[in-house]
Amino acid sequence: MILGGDGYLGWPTAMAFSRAGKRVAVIDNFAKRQWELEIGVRPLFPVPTLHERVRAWQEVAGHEIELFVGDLTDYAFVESVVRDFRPDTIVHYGEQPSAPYSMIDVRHAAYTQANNVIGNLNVLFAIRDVSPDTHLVKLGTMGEYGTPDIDIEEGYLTVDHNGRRHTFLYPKTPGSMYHLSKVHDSHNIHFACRIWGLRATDLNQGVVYGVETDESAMDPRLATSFHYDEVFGTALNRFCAQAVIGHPLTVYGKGGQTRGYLNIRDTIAMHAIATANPADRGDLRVYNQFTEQFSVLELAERVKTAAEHLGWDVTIEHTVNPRKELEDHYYNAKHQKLLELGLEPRLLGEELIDTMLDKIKAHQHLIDPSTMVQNVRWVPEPSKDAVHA
Ligand code: USQ
Repeated sequence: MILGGDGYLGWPTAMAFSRAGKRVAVIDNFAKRQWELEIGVRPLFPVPTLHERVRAWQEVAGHEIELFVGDLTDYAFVESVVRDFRPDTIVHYGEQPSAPYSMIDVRHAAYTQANNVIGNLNVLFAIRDVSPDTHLVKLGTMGEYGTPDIDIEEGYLTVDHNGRRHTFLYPKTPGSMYHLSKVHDSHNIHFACRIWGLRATDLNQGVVYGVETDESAMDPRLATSFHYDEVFGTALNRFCAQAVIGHPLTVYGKGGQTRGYLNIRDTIAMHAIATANPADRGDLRVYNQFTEQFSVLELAERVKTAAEHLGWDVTIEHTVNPRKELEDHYYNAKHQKLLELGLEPRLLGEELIDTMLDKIKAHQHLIDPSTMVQNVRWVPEPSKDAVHA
């Protein structure tokens, strides 16, 4: 059962699991489409409705995907779908995913936290009450950890204190109200595993890039929801779209911000691995889900180089950072566990960037340059600290 089955990651995951012969249901309330309308953006590739995509998938692949429409913050809805479908696994992508959206104002911060935390709580209670053996595979984020000045472990940290030792969930210093919502989720899931004996895997995912998967490439109606705008677009996806239309690549501040990144195809592979290897009852496993670390400036330089090889003229612009984040920091995040379970990572090469540039170029006429910079700021006035930190 895929929660958030209409989204950038949820829909491709649903198709991949369905193609692998699993019985799949998608759940969505189409809130993301509402947020897009609210802030005046749309995905680059035309995305048919979920009902249309489910029908197209049946026609193209010959597999049925079941569809339930409803809101995860409505407990009665969540309980009834879990009771009806009885999933072995719930893959939970159904949350507001944008850091900038959560930082617009108090209303958007409160909405993001209420939507994400209550939806996840409802899922935990529904599993406890009607399907306690179900494995929850929850999409967390590497941003839960922030950028501490020590190595980032996979989920837990063992602390020696006054001669005694204890293992805690790794301490979190996230950088946005959205990332905080996922920290709250992680603590609630940990509680549910410890106290009720649920089984869960928290996938602390890095920044995803990519325009398509094996399944989305089968038919234009199966395209995924790719964003390049400031609010919903992520770094590499935005830089590729900017290179295509000749917009300067918007590196925030110095560009030393280092994060873990991964290909959308690896997101799907990692969810398949996590699902095939369920946690034991009472166990919360945490995997750091990314394949490589890059600074934002390195990413922009890679896009610039690839675009220049195609004969395009690309400039990198160090804009004032709208966020409050360190631009020069230590970053060493462990990410061994999924590799140990057999992940074969697809690393970011020029060929992949070329494919992204090609695919985006073919839809260039649909890009709205006015959405590249929307000026959502972390603090009301531009912060000098953020620029020079
Ligand atoms: N950045 C730029 N220029 C841009 C856009 C972003 O320099 O035009 C910088 C940001 O300041 C940040 C880094 O690139 O330092 C990553 O930003 P992002 O917008 O690509 O990603 P982020 O806001 O961290 O959020 C995204 C997804 C979120 C997911 C997260 C994983 O939207 O759902 O949880 O990546 S992680 O970053 O590991 O927390």
